[in-house]
Formats: sequence, C-alpha cells, structure tokens
Amino acid sequence: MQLCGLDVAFEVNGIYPKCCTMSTVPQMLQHLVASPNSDVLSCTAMQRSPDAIESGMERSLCCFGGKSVRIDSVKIRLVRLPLNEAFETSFGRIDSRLIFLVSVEGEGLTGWGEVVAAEEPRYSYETAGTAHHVIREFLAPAMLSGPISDLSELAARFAPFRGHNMAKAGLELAYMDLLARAKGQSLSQLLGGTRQRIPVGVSLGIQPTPDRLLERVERYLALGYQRIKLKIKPGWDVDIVSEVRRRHPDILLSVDANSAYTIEDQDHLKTLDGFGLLMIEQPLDHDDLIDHAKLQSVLRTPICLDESITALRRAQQALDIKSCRIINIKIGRVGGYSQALAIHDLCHSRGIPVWCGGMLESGIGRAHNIALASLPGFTLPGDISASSRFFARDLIVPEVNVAEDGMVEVPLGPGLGFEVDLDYITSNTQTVERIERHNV
Ligand code: OSB
Ligand code: MG
Repeated sequence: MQLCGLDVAFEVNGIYPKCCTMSTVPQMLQHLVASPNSDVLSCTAMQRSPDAIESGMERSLCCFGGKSVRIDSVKIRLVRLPLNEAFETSFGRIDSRLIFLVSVEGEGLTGWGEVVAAEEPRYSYETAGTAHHVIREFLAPAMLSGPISDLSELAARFAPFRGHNMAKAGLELAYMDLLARAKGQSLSQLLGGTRQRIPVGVSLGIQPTPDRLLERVERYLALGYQRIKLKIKPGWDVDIVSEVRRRHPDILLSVDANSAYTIEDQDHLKTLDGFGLLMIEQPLDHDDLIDHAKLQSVLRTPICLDESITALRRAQQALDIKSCRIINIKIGRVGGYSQALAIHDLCHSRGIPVWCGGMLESGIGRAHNIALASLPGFTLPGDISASSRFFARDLIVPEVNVAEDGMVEVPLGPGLGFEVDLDYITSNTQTVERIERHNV
C-alpha cells in the first residue's frame, strides 16, 4: 500500500546525484493511527487566559487568513563555520561548529530553523547525525503529511516519536518563521513578545590560564555584556571565581558546570555561596532533579537548571520539588517553541525567572533566541552574544550586535527579521538534502 510517496533527493555540493523512494510507510501508518499527545495539546501556551492577555502573552500561533499552512518540502543542510576561538566546557573543546540548517517551503515562502545538536553526544545524546536520521525518516514525513493548522498540531504530529528534541525543534523553528512571514509579523510579535530590546550576557569557556580568563572577562564587560557566565569544572572553579569576583565586585556573575559534580561535592559547592553569584547552572547530573533539590536546600545561591529541563513536565516537577530557582530555556533542548512557550508561561505564573540559553548557534538559531527572549518572563540576561563573538562572518544580514549597554534589538521585520545570506550559506555547505511532499 502506498500511503504517500516521499522522494528524498540527496545533494552534495549543489548536485542531486540520486533519487529514491523511502520506505516510510510503516512510520506513516503508525503516525496516522497514533492519537495526538494530550500533554502538548493541553499546554498552557496554546490557551488564552485572562492573565496571559494582561501580561502581553496573547498569541495566535495558528493559521494565517483562516488557512492552514501546507509545507511542500523540507531541506536540511550541514554548514561548517570556524569559531573565532575554541570553546571549552567541562565536557570538551571545539574549534569549529557544524551548523545544521533546516528550511521549509510552502505557500510560496521559506522558513528557516536550526538544529542545535553538536557533532558528539556530550551535552545531550543527540548529534547532528541522529537529528539527520530522525528528521529524514520520521519528522519531515510527519510534517509533510498534511496541512498544519497551528503549532500545537505540528507538535502533536512529532510527539509520538520519543525524544530527539533538537531535531523536532529545528522543524518547529522553520515552521514558525514561515508562519510569521505568512502573517506579515515578526516572530517576536507572533510569540507574544513584549520587549523591543533584550539584556544579554556572555558564556566564557574554560581557558588555558586564569590570566586569559581575566582578560576575556574585561573584554566582554568593556563590550557592554550585562552578565558574565564562567564555565567551571573540578579544578577550575573556586579559585577562578574568587579571582574574577575580587576584581569585579559588583558585576552579575554566574557559573555553569554542565553536570561536572555529584551530590558528594556539596560541601565544595557550598563554598561558591561566598561569591554572590547570580546562579549556579546545572551542577549535577544531566537528567537529575532529586539531588539538585537536596543541593538547593543547602545552598544560598539559586540553582539554575539547563540539561535537566527537557519538557514542560520536567519543569513542573523541578519547581514542585524545588530542584532550582531559575530555569534556562533552550528551544532545542525542550523540543521546540511549543514546549519553550509553555515552560515560559509556567515559570512566569509561578514567579520563577527564566533566561534564554545558547548553543553556539549561527545567526538563524540566534534570531529565534532573540524572538523568544522578548517574552515578558525572560527577566535575566540571555546567552545571546553578538555574531562576532563566535564567527568571523554570520549566515544572516545584518549580524546580531550587542549595544554598549548590553542590549540586543529585537527586529521588527517579518519572520526572523534578518536576511538569510544564501550565498554565504551555499559557499560553506557540505551537504544538502531535500525531502518533498507528494500528492498529499
Ligand atoms: O551549557 O549553556 C550551556 C554551549 C554549548 C552547549 C551548552 C552550553 C553552551 C554555552 C554557550 O554556554 C552559550 C552561547 O551560545 O553563547
Ligand atoms: Mg548550561
């Protein structure tokens, strides 16, 4: 039985050498019989409560002009960009970024998204390779299986496929860019953003020497960044935090351990309480809530969870058992806008500050982060640096700039609000693959 024929064209350096029909029928059948995921459908982001309207969170994340959006094709490309300088965390060091771009075409428009998975499964189990597989075999076919009436419908189509949040998010981003363009709105407007400018901070990787770190701190403070975040790990923690704090007694300072400690280290981590940190980000296991709650109960400094918050439900549980007092929202980590908005709304209603995390995105992912961070609950500076912090040249025009007062402008143009530099993308593209809709 042929439910829907999906041709996959595999293109290397601009040429499509072969076409094949994929055996997606079993997945399509499974998708059609699966009932929509009620978690996603019932998420608060999709509803208009009086509170939401009052706080500027009114959204109309659905069809344009009464019509749903029909996506004709999904393109996935891998682009490699060198980093201006190597970035080191407790789980490793990279000196270039493989950028995974997603573009969707439909209604005569193109929408752009980015899959933030890295090349190696260190920050999370996802990689560019797993995302490629899951998008090609499962998510793109689900997206192309029929017109999409709103974001919750798209999220519900992806929900039967477990995990792979970054892959799902890449497609949700591209859909929302296209929807905003179709409605002639900026993404920020579409999401219910209320800020024209957003406060930003910088995340500084582990450096070869303390002096080099101190130099970087000075440099980014001089550029206006409102908050400095130091990556830490055992052996690169109390001493460097103490030194940075001694030289800069009044700055907003935070640390991010990317899961480098265990609850056995609690006495050691307690010494960080002496430095007036804004937060300690993800000190313990990547999927832990319980030990974080134990640690938070003995720490004065707020814990902020990053890796552990993979969905609205996890955020609810973390807040219920007091695992953290702040949440870092990354659209990729939580599986897309649907969950990111729901987590924002939950935290906003409970008075928990949130901020937008970063994943060394190109300008395309960065533009999405800017739109998200324009929502009212994003009260702390995000990890949304200027393009030039990471790349000699970005994939968008103009590049993202940080003003002297540490603010980034939220663009007003339709969709992302930046022009996508297709020539520069093409000249750095390693592979492109197009997945098309047929007769649906
Ligand atoms: O933990 O926030 C993190 C980069 C890659 C993976 C994880 C993290 C980070 C950063 C960089 O801290 C933030 C940025 O993009 O500016
Ligand atoms: Mg982090």
